[in-house]
Amino acid sequence: MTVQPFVSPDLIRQRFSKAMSDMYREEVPLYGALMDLVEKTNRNVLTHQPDVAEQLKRTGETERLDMERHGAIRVGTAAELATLARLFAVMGMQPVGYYDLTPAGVPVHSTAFRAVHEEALQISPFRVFTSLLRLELIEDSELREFAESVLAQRSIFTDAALRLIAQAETAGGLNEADAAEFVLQALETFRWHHSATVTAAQYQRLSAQHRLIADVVAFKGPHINHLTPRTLDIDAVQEQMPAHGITPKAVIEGPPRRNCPILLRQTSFKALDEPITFTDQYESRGSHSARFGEIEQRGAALTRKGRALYDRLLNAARDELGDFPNEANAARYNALMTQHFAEFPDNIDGMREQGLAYFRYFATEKGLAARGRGESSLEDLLRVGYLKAEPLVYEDFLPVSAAGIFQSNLGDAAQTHYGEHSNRQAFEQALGRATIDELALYAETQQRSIKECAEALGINLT
Ligand code: OOG
Ligand code: NI
Repeated sequence: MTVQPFVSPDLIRQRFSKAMSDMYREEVPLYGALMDLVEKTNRNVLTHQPDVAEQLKRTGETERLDMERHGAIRVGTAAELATLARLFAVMGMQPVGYYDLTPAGVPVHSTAFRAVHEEALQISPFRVFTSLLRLELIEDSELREFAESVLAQRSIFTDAALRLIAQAETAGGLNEADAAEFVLQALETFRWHHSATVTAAQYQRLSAQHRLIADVVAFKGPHINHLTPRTLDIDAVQEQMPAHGITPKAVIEGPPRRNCPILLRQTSFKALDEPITFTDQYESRGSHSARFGEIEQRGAALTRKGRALYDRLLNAARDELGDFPNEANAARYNALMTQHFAEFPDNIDGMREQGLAYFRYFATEKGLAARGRGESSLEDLLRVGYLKAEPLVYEDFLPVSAAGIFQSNLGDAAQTHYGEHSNRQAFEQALGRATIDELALYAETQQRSIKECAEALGINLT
């Protein structure tokens, strides 16, 4: 008997991401339109901005650009979250970061499942922002118990998916045929369902408590609610969306436009109103809005210090605006953001010297030619041109931006205030493991690149 080799988890993730994109494109045609627009814009940037093209080539991001996307789902129980963690692990995706959305009036906390090593990210940077509903925040105990009982009855994974997850865990991987079957079976969990699992009246009660609660509780599974391609010029896409029949939200979330992009900028189009049926009404239909489209532009991963500066400037701009950004105050918001962010150095050297971002180092031709010249410091090598630094791309999410995206889709101006906030411990208990600190991952990647440079130059790097 010949032993069939396992397919690498990175390749399973790459295939799954493609399968998910194909499914979503078929189900939500506007996503396809957005993808086309993003692709055209990216091509334009790569043609007309040679410095950007050069930088992406150096960091290897050119190859991953076209397949780069993230999605989002929301689950209802600890058991669902824990099994999802196992499902994602088959694809080499780990829970990174903890995001608390309650300050924004959204009763969930979240993590992002993604690859953690730079080489794995290179094969597929696919991420899934995954939120767990916090039913304990529903004050109406009768409604809470109803929601719990509905969730207790559903099973969001196919039997075959569960079997393949267990098999991958026991055997240490999946062979070609099993990996292909796994992708198909896993996809089922994220599919849209046209029929709710509750009556019209029950749906109304859940929705009246919070639209997000109805979205999680009233359906058979955690439908993927958006898939986000990565663009190299989000302002250009935002501007062209209306001409392509897509209406964007009022403002771009995240930092303002800069020469040297940082973190993450995002914009979305509003959730579609889609027809659904209820268990007691086969003929007459209701509607549910959950699925939307989003695009993002990614920039440098910031250190704790850089992030603190980002948060301070963002809060200062928002405080001065005195309201949530919306259609009416969008121009003022953008002006305030630009004004406040003038304090954040907008060049690679400035960000590096002040310790605001993480970097990857590359040995230059000149450096390689001078190989073996004893000891040196990073600073010296950069100064003499033996090394070059490029910022590490931010692979994660931003809670304030996520809240803005949630809100623009919930469409509800009314803010809910929850007494209880962040509860990472409860989230990790539900997840069945700890979440990974994203800053530690960036620091490790940076350290590995320094070590590689030292080896390439044949020196001790101090
Ligand atoms: C998730 C919203 C957060 C992002 O890109 O920040 C998100 C959701 O609506 O479920 O996807
Ligand atoms: Ni998103």
